[in-house]
Amino acid sequence: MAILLHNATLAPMVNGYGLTEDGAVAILDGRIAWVGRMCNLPETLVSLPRHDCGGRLLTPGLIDCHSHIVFGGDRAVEFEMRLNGASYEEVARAGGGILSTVRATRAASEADLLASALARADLMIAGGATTIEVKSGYGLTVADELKMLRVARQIAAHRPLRVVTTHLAAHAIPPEYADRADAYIDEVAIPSLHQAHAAGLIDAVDAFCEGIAFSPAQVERLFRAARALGLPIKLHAEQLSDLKGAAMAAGMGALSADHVEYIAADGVAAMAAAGSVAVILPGAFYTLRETQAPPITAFRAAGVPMAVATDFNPGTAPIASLPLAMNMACTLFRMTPLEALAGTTTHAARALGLTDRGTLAPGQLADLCLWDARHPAELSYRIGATPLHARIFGGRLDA
Ligand code: DI6
Ligand code: FE
Repeated sequence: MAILLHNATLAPMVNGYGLTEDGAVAILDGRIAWVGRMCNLPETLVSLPRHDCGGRLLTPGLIDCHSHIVFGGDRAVEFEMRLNGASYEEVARAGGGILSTVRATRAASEADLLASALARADLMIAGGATTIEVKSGYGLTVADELKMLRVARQIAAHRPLRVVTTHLAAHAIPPEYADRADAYIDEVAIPSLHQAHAAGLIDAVDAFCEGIAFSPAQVERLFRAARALGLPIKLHAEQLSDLKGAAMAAGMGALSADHVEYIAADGVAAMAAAGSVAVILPGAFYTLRETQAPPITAFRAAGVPMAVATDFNPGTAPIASLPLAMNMACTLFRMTPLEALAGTTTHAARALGLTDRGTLAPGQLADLCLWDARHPAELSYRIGATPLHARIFGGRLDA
């Protein structure tokens, strides 16, 4: 399989956008073989079959480095209840909240979970995603966490999408472990981690470090088990309060700390020292009508790479579109369009520990997006309209 994409405006995402007019990308065997201006095309590539991009913008395929798209049920009715004045307690008593998703996920068959996850994956693909990360965390028993991870692993067999799976058993404390979070870590989170790893079901380990979930000490115990297995770690940290989870995770070499609205200067410094990525999740901020923005200026000043992701989940982020998340990151947090696009390409790859994607460069996987746009700022500028013209996945054009 060989193709030459030509007559494109390239944003290779190397040295800023790296904008290149009259650009071309040569693809051989699913990898990028050459990137540059058409006038510099090497003689050996002149005879490749060609696709005329019509002057459109060509970028790396987008990477959604934080999502929870495997789950049962939905929470739209609870959204309406809250807008009709129901309190959080009333919603919970009526069977709503995260535990309603846990119940529905436990009750669902693998086939049903896969069908609904694929519908969500299709929405992510429509936004330009070529790689997505998918977390467990709504099963909260050993068997149900493994079930979720098996479903997540199956997505890539059904769609032109690469999927990275993350173990998130330490997402919430199920009712049967109420007030026994330590026992949950020992009896469910760590055993499910060992079993999922033995079954080849996970690429990384995550946890929710928060007053309503797990303490830094509990997460650290889980992370030690993950590191002993050689698995990378990442953390939902400082979303609602500053428990110093990001610094703890960074100290253990975390790939990323995610949300981080409430992170303080010490956490930013620890992330900078460790090279951890700050994963910015404006969809959850928006849905929760949060008012404390993550410290973008401090991350920028400290050189902490920032990624942008959807956090697609039924409770706090019913959003599938990376371009919309990029728009929100710019408008709500004052990130620049360049930072937003780096956040869904190069820095998102880094947040997943991947070096074979995220830029247009020789040797990278041939996952690209072709946009009905002339300048990359358009991707962040538009609200809710996705100018995706075509995706190239593994060198194959799936327009
Ligand atoms: N932070 C969140 O915002 C979601 N999970 C997390 O760790 C909430 C998930 C849900 O309500 O279903
Ligand atoms: Fe999340």
